[in-house]
Amino acid sequence: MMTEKMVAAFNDQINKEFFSEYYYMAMSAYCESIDLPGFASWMMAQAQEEHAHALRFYQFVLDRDARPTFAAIDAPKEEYDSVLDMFEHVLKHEQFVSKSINELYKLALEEDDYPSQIELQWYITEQVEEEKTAKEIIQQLRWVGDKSTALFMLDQKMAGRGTAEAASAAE
Ligand code: OFO
Repeated sequence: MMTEKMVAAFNDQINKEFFSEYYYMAMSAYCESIDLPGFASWMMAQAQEEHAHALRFYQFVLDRDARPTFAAIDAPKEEYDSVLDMFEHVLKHEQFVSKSINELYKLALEEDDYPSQIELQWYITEQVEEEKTAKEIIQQLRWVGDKSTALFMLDQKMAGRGTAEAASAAE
């Protein structure tokens, strides 16, 4: 059994993961609106990954004999100045999520909750990857600058993620 404090903290994290899904879906819609279908499909794959993060927490709470609860999901930001501005928001958001996961891990240490510590290690590793990816894309967008041909090529490269993940999901 988890302590009440732990259950509340996990449920709060489930909400943040669902919010992340919402956030990235809104970014996908923004990318479609500025004719960047590759970035849109990358963002949709990212949203699906957040959905999987939420479900993994959901299942973990159930497995620990506790009950997932559902708070309202905040409305995401919908407009950005550019795709670079959007990715700067991605990085800030992932840093916020990393902090939240780290706090959850700290709580698991304080509560002597060993199973939660083990589960959270997966998320801690995942957050390192999430922040690294966002930083790399920001760097590529800075190199692109206002060169539309380069942005067109980067958009095509970004489309690869959606295609590769759809193919492996179908296997
Ligand atoms: Fe769930 O990793 Fe991003 O937010």
